[in-house]
Amino acid sequence: MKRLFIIAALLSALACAADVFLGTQRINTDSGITLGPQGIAKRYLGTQLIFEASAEEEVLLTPAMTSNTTPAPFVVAASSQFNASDWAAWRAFDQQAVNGWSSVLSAGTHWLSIRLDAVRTVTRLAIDQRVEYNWPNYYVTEFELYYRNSSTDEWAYFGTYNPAAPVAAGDTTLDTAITGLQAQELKFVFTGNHTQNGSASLGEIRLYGH
Ligand SMILES: [Ca+2]
Repeated sequence: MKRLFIIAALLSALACAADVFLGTQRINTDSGITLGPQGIAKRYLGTQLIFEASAEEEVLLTPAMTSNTTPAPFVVAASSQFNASDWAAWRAFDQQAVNGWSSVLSAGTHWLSIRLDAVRTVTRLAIDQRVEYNWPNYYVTEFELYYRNSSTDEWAYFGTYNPAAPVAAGDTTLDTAITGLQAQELKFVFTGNHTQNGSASLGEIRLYGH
């Protein structure tokens, strides 16, 4: 689809001699205004080109986190952390399956949450199970997804998901399309944990959308 948008944009550019494309940017030579580069040209509104690709393309919604609050304004939180280093909450969003999050080693209502940089449309959700120590005995089998648009809102239930059992360390055990979810904050409540002590643990949560 991206290629089609580029071709359409180039054809539009040829039809409108006053406009020059520079990569995905369109420069309106009449006004001297540079539009983009936040997306790919999709349609014209009068003489103005509207960039909408950023609302169409599915991208990873989270950067590689390096602490529970870095980079800002993203914030990762958890009901508990086994420790604040190797098994910290942000390890579920560091874009490395080899590093993961673990709750404390006891039964309880374990959860993870992330605050995104803005209200986003979530279109896909994937879970990578952990790689580290004793992975065959520590993985998530069920979780409930909640969402809200502001920290002052109540969490709203969105759905329940059942990742498969991993057959190798770090396996992606859930990769599913999501429709109808717009939120700035997402919360994962782990209601099924295949663990030896009631804890919850995983390698990575990947949220895609726009
Ligand atoms: Ca990770």
